[in-house]
Amino acid sequence: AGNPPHGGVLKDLLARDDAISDTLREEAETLPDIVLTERQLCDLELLTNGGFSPLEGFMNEADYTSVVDTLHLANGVLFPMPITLDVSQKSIDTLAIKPGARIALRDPRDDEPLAILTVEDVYKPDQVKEAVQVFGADDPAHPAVAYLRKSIHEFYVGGTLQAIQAPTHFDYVALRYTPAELRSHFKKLAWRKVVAFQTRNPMHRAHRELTVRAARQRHANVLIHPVVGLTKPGDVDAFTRVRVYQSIMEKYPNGMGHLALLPLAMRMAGPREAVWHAIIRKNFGATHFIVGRDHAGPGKNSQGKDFYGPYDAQELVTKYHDELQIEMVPFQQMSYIPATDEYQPADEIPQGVQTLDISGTELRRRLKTGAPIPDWFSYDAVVKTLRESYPPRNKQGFVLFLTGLYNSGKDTIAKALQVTLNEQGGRSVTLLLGETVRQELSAELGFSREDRHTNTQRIAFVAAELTRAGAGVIAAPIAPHEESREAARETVLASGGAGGNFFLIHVATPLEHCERRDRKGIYAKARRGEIKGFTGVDDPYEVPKKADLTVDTTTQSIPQIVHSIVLLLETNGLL
Ligand code: PPS
Repeated sequence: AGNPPHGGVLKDLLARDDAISDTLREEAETLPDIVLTERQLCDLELLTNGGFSPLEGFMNEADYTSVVDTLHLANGVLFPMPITLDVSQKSIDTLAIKPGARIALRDPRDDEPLAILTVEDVYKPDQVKEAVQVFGADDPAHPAVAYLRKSIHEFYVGGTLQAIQAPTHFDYVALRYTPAELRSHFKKLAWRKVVAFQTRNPMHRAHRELTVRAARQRHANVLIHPVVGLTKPGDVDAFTRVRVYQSIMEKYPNGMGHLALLPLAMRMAGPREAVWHAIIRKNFGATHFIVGRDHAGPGKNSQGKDFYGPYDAQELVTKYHDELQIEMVPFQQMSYIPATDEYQPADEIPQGVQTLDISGTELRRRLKTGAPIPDWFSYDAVVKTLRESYPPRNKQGFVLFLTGLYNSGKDTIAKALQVTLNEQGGRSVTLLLGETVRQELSAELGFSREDRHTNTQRIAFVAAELTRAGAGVIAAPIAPHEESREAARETVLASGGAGGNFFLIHVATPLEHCERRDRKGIYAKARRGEIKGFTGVDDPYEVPKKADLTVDTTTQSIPQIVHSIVLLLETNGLL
């Protein structure tokens, strides 16, 4: 059922090798192995289930060179994207990778053997040429070029695969289909024409209108076939997107559409990628494929210009129409026409008709501020899902990192702040006083530079996790070292969730004052040499260069200081 696969035969290696999979699995235990990267894992899944038909393995040098130069395999079949297995010189040596060798390929998540590769050749590709030919320029502003430079090893191994098992997934298992499964689904529903829609973004009303329009024009059904492998860095995460797709499916006329997830690692290669996507959809049984504006576009290059023209992808797919044997459904951008409450493609809207659009940037702004997102743009269920994953700033977590000398008043400020924030409500507030952390997390640590760094990083780790869950965190260690404080900031920012909500507050009460008001006599002990390496006495305190706020208990009252910190949060939209 469905459109014949690319090259004529579905290379479903899992089905082909099913009968010998136990033998292969046993053999794998005796073989040298390569633990795949996330991207290689995505490629392997589609190589073994037939999504990349007619490929039966990772490309050898002849195919690779031919694909890079001509968009065709050495045997002349159209295939625009190099699918390669990269290895280091070290792996080649230690695993004895050479023609004829058999290597087990393992899932990086659970170490399970997925396939055995029989090595055909090992070659050193010209990666600069690959960047220029495949992605358009050797410019690291292109995510795939950056990946090529940073994460790809210098040798490629070509060879055919025998499949042991498909990678195990735990998310949205029911929505994942192999080409064979999707083909039998189409057969069961008696779908003769299927328009496939590729996406890596949340879907809104425009996408629903576009796909329904495509189906209507071609008398076809719709396959929503979003990528859940690897997309462009910074994209909305796949969990959120799949929830969005699930709710948008309910907006299709009954029986018109079907949702299936594709574990593809995108390359953002624009025109070449569009041809590749079309081949993949053909392998999954689709008869039609939608190519919109700027298909699989990587954004701007390092000169601030688009890598590809907005309709380059449509042109290249058109050029290879005869070889592709899947019908392209080209679309221009869809705009909303308020007068008639409908969506129309840009090229069909008469001059002078008023239209409305909300750009991706504007949508992100509205999510951030909690500003309304109108009905004409999206559906309530979609907006609700996005708002859960991207809460407005007043629902996001934050970290107030107070640093200062012992007895500078930072603990008093921290406690007063906690009370003030609790009074406000809306968030759970965690207090990480130096003393508490030393007792609960860092009991075995001393006060060497290294131990203080470790202590600060533990605070950062806990703060990052809590912030990600929407909490307010007030930390108040001495944290005397600039490097450690900046590393803490990085840890919190890298954790995602909290969009940059880390504030370094220097409690700059002068040492003399901290010492004079020291009722416990700790400084006196340090002066007498009973405590060694005490901050401010015989150990340095590095004054923060990048404090977001500096306060001083000798010139400001505690309520004044608390108020200034509350204002800092308010100014940043967090209250
Ligand atoms: S740091 O630098 O961030 O790791 O320090 P911190 O975790 O905030 O710990 C400060 C508490 O430990 C007591 N203490 C010392 N501080 C600085 N230097 C040395 N050598 C030192 N030795 C012990 C210090 O009095 C703080 O005590 P409390 O009362 O628990 O805040």
